[in-house]
Amino acid sequence: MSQGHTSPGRGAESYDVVVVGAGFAGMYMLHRLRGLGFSARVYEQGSGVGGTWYWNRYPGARCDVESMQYSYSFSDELQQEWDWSERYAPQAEILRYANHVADRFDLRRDIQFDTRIESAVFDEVTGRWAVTTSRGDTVQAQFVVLATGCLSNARKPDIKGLETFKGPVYHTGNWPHEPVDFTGLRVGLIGTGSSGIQSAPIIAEQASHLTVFQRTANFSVPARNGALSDEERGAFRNNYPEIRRFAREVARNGIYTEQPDRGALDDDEETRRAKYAARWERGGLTFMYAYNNLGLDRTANDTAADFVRGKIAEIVNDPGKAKLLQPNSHPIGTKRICVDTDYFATFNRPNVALVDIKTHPIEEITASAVRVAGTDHEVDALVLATGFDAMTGSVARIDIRGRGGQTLNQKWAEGPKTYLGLMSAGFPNLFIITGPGSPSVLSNMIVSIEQHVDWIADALGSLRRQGLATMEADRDAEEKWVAHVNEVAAGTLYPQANSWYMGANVPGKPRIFMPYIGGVGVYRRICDEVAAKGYEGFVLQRADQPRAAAS
Ligand code: NA7
Repeated sequence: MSQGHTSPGRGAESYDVVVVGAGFAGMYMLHRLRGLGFSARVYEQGSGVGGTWYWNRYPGARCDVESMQYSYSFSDELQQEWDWSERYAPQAEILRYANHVADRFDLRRDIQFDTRIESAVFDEVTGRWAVTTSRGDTVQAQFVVLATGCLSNARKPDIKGLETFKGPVYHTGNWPHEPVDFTGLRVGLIGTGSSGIQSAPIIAEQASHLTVFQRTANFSVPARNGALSDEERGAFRNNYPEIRRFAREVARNGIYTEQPDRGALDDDEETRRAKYAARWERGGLTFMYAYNNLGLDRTANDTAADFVRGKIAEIVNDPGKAKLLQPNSHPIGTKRICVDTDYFATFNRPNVALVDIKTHPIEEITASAVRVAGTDHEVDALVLATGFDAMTGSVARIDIRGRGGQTLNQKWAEGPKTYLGLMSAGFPNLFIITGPGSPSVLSNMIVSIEQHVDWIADALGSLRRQGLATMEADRDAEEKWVAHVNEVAAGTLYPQANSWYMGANVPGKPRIFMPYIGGVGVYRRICDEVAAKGYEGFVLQRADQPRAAAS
């Protein structure tokens, strides 16, 4: 395989690998590829690194996984030296960390910013991809790695009259880089997922009035965020080998926490309440790890959901608002549970209103108001916290053509099909990091990103050692994997929620459960076994072999 070069005669740059996206996945992919001596070029549509942390600059934006765990593990020096200031670092600090990593590992010289990838077309004769950028350049690459992120395609809702609104309209997933000042303004916030729940308390403090338009009440637990002491950082640092091993191999979701040894119904009511109360006091996503069957058994799940509903009733003074804020339409945890700071208490403020848009959907947005059930809620600015076309949205925006000119969008019209979430049959040498069919968004993303990057890097190294030119998912292996992903999901409560895991937030998107729910440890073992068996389920070919499609 070549070092990076410009091919004479073709007039196009040529690389071993083109990586799309310079978020945490793309940056680490570049680092690994360099280490292996591959030539690589990363294309990033933003003007800087950081991916989701580059775009999601809304007030209150933080990760919902603790920073000591939501951070790279590949470099011990990095994890020993970087000082996280808080338990859950704010967006600006995570972005600083991403920039620090880019500088520390000298990544920028191989990243082209402000450049979208428009298309990637596989040439069955040469076995290479032609990748076209928004600047009109076409570059050649043997491999393409999509590090496009799972939550990076902000979705504007299709609400009548939205374009007629005279004030500013912001989307949490595409927030301006300059500070937005809501002082003295009446703000309307649409959406009560993680972004809405994180931003509402901060906006309420600044704005003269905040109206929250809620379609689905959401479960949220307190973050209990705070400054990290040297002792707390030290406790992680001294135990990182074990903490990281546990997150990779044992924890289902890639987060180090005590694992429950029993189901919720194995304890009596009093013990159960005490356990939920302890998890609630500690705060964070691991609330769902109080018991081992909360995602599986509806009766068990109800005990946790009832506990949280009870907490909402305790916090919110107005019983009518409290009732509206109590989620009843889905089992707890089947939509990603939110982690908040004073979300429910925000509704005790005199300047905060809650409007139910489930019973009466928004009729239309006028020049100055959001109209619901015939009432105009006057607002000066609108914040859309309406989420993303998750997991497949940013891949779908690229015109990807594999064997026979088939587009990935055509192939995925009925829902994404991959083998292990890593490759899709008919698209040789095209890898997806944390794609649908892998644990991905059900996990600590950095754990899953590092696993995929390492697996892909090992696969490319192995191809090179064996003098092989292409790698492609076998169709049978893919079918079986898709069936397995669905089977595992069907054994849980997750498909009961209209969540973005199911594609249910995007009208017309096929409803299938996209992430693999078997757990990151189980999944890692499957991927490692596949590799150990010579990449079982993948078709590997030499350059001079006839380029038959994988069966
Ligand atoms: P989410 O979790 O997808 O939340 C989007 C919210 O916006 C949710 O409450 C939606 O209600 C609501 N929504 C979406 N479209 C509309 C329309 N058309 N009208 C009214 N309300 C709407 O996105 P987030 O950005 O909050 O969080 C995404 C992930 O980022 C999160 O899970 C963490 O992993 C980090 P719905 O529930 O669909 O009824």
